[in-house]
Amino acid sequence: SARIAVVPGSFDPPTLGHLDVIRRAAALYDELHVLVVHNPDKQAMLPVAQRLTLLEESIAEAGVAGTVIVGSWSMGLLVDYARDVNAGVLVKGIRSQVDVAYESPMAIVNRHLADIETVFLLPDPAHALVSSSLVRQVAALGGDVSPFVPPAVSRFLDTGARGI
Ligand code: COD
Repeated sequence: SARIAVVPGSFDPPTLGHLDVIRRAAALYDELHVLVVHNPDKQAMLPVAQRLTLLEESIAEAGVAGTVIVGSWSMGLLVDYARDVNAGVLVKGIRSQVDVAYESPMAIVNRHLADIETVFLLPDPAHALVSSSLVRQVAALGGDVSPFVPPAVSRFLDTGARGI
């Protein structure tokens, strides 16, 4: 049977770190669901629909191989979505010990809730320090975000900052 995985995140905006994890996960699974999940703890910069568009453009531009489906989820538990699409695995990217500490309790809870495993992938060290919150700060202050985000996101944020 097909190995199906979900890569959840806020993706506000998508970064080169996200894309690195997506590319690695796509190589490991038959079908990947990149899922924009509304995180109530975070103040959003972009509407979910915009994040979906930027993810789709970034994944296409990067030429990520394999079946990658981009979607969003705000109707309850992440594991309910995973069950709906028959996914047996959640994939999370790990930047540092901070991510391990944040993700481990969620992984244990999700295993109790739905018997689903969480797989942690390490990014290329070149992208390991990139975060969406850092990109939001740089963009808000008018800086160049292109070293940290896929070209599609860079184009979108540059255009926005110039008010076009
Ligand atoms: N390198 C590698 N990985 C990275 C990088 C990078 N530079 N940047 C981000 N990542 C990873 C993150 O560690 C995370 O795994 C993923 O990419 C997404 O990151 P963000 O910042 O876009 O998303 P978060 O952390 O705000 O998203 C958190 C979720 C919404 C996915 C999380 O809260 C979640 O799983 N919620 C589930 C809700 C639920 O069902 N709760 C009940 C049971 S726990």
